[in-house]
Amino acid sequence: MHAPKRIAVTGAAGQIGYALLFRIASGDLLGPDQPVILHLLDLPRALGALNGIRMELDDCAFPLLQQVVITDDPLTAFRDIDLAILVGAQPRSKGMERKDLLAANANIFAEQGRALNAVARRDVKVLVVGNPANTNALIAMTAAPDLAPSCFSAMIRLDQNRAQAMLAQHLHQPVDRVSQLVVWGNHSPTMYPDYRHAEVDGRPAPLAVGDESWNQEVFIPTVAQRGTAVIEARGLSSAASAANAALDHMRDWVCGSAGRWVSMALPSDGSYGIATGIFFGVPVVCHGGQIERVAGLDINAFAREKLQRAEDELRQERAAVEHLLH
Ligand code: NAX
Repeated sequence: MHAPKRIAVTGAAGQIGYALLFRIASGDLLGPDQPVILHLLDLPRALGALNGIRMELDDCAFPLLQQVVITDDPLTAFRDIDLAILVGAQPRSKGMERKDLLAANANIFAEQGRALNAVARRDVKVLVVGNPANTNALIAMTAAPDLAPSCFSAMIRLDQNRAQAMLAQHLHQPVDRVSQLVVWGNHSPTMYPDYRHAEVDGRPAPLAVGDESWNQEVFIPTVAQRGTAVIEARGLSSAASAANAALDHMRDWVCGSAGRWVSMALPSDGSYGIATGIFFGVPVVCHGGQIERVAGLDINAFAREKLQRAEDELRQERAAVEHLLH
């Protein structure tokens, strides 16, 4: 057996947390030989609920779960951690404007970035899920100057999984026959699910789909609106699928993606002509705990317009929290 890995989950008393913790503790994230210690962070008012979750985790008698720490203090939550999944965020309340939401979350993620900077392991891997995820990741990274930017990422994997499932269903293929599908940009309706380079059952996806109008009129808008469709149907936002995507993202990062392309939002390095200073969803492969961008993909005029829209939106989000970035 290996030494245990410490995994922090923020917003652990929320609905994504509830769908995530039991899977981490059962080995779905790091495999059947890796013991884990869970560090659960939430607001003081949620500590009672966290205690209940800890009881349920105990009651599962998971062989891999060595300890559960519950706390409302980020310094306790992030001490010596190997992985952090930052889910907790302030939801948009009635009458709240987008800039107010950005500011409220900016404060949360600045505080958490400072705490990560102070007490997390220097090779910590941080995934931001709480919305607006890309900009929250930027804030946390900026508040943690002693950690490498490569420690930080934001989640666009749910969008990739949604796109992959939709393309597979459209072509009547099992979902695992779809590869090299990319989601670019922001986790917001400006995202660009892109199957121009994908293969489905060994065939180029654009050839298998045939009809380009399906891409532009059905596929892209349906993937972009999927979160809203789930809320309308369920009365609650995506939780189990979001938790599943967080596990997929982290598992690939830690254990490798075995050559598969996966989409992650990373600090832009200027590749594909995307401005630096924002977190942008790009295709990557993971190996040995490292993330490597897939380079050299062709960006045609349609793709360029989509990337530009996402970049413009992310730069606007950045401008709204600029005062917190210095
Ligand atoms: P819930 O409202 O069920 O849970 C959020 C939890 O976070 C609550 O327990 C709350 O007390 C806690 N919290 C709030 N502020 C905190 C702070 N400063 N420190 C620690 N905990 C704090 O929301 P849930 O459905 O779990 O969603 C969580 C976040 O994920 C939201 O921001 C949501 O928008 C975002 N999502 C992001 C997705 C993505 O693909 N990036 C998809 C799913 C989801 O919509």
